[in-house]
Amino acid sequence: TTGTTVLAFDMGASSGRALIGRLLSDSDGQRKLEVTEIHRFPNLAIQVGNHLHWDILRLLHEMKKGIRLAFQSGYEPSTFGIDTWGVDFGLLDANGELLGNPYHYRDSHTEGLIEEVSGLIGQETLFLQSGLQFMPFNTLYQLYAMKKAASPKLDIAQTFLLTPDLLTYLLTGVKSCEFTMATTTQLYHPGTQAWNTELMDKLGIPSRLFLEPIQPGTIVGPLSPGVTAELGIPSMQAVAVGTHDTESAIAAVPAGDGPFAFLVCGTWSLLGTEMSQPLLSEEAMKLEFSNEGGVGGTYQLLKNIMGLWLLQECKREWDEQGKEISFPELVRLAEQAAPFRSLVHPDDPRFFSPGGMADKIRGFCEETNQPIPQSEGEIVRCILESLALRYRQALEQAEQLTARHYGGLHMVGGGIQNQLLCRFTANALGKPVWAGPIEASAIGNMLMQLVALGDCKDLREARNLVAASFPIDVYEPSADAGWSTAYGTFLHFGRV
Ligand code: LFR
Repeated sequence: TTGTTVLAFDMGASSGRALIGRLLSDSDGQRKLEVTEIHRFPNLAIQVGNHLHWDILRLLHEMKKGIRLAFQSGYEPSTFGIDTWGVDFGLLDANGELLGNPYHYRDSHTEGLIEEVSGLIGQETLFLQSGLQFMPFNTLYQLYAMKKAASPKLDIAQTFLLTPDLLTYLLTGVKSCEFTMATTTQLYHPGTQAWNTELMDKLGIPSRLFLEPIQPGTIVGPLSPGVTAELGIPSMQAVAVGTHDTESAIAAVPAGDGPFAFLVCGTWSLLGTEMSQPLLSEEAMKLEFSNEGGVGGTYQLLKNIMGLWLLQECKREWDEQGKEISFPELVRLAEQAAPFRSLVHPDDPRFFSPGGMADKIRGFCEETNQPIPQSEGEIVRCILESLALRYRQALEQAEQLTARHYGGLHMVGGGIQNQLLCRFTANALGKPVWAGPIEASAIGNMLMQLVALGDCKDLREARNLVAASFPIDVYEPSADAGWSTAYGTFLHFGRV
């Protein structure tokens, strides 16, 4: 029998998707979640003058299309939820209208601001009061950049809405602020569990803009009458899910009881472990870990790793040159290339901004006196091996910070379709990798809707549902000594 139906919007940095989730139960009452993708659309970064922006109205348009398609296909979702990448936001004026196009987190206006703000506030203070790794794109630096540019938008703004809350608002007319996204801003204080208004005051960021955070699993409100009329559909409630995609993905890790390590693998790679409290130690700061608020009262101690962005950017460049090599083909070429020829540190700051990625990689290899990768296969092999080694380093650091031992690594997200990366990771770690589910963010999004609707009691029950519904691929490590040698080389790059 079919039970509850929900609709999830999962927005990534390169594409967005609408997926239907249906709760099915067989004759002996065993429940399963069935997931069907109904709409997929590109999400583009658009350069306008000096700034890089998101096309937020296009996303709204595609979401409306997704809702229409859901009903046209005969589904009747009771609720919908939206998850997106972290940190980005829009500002509303006093009439509730959006002020301009939201900035893209890779816009260069935050360059140099980590140093500047640390100089003003102190690095330790900032870490103790936010628990976050110092990433140039954190909302704090974006707002501070606007402040420094004397942006009139800041003066007239009335409300700050993070991307998922903004999209929810555009569909429902209800303004809200969901907790997991709030914790990506560096303006939320996990110790006091409130916005850090003192810090805002010091930096000239207007604290009047910020709404009281709500917990994931809260019902926000129905679609606005204008939207239901436009789409010709009955109403539907918006649920504030784990609106930060990373947190939705972690919610869908099919781990049992006890500590586990995860790697959310997409444009970014987020590697870490689930905690019941933030870890605000000096060591966590030095090892550059973040404490991000998760669903169900958790904190996720994790490290942001530049991830498959390096590969996506190379592919974009090769596509533009008319080469049009598919991801599976690129992976095949990498497999044929010689092992351990050259390595990069994926988190070298030069790799953060878009453009010229293959040359940046070559430049890194040249500076570090390694053979310079030339062919596409050589470049991709270099990226994948380097990522796998970076994962080992980050996992060892997570073990050090938590004084725990992890017997293997759960990998979830679109990146696990890259089987070579999963295999390399198992080999680099010398531990098994449990890969799945691919659609983790969308599934985690659905799980919190099911929690809001009372179909799942809590995170534990939700994770059991994932384990019962989606298969896992196991990658056992091979005994290739090359990986330990390569790890020694990798550590010489000297970054934590
Ligand atoms: C992954 C992610 C990361 C965040 C980065 C930028 O999609 O949400 O967690 O650090 O995007 O927002």
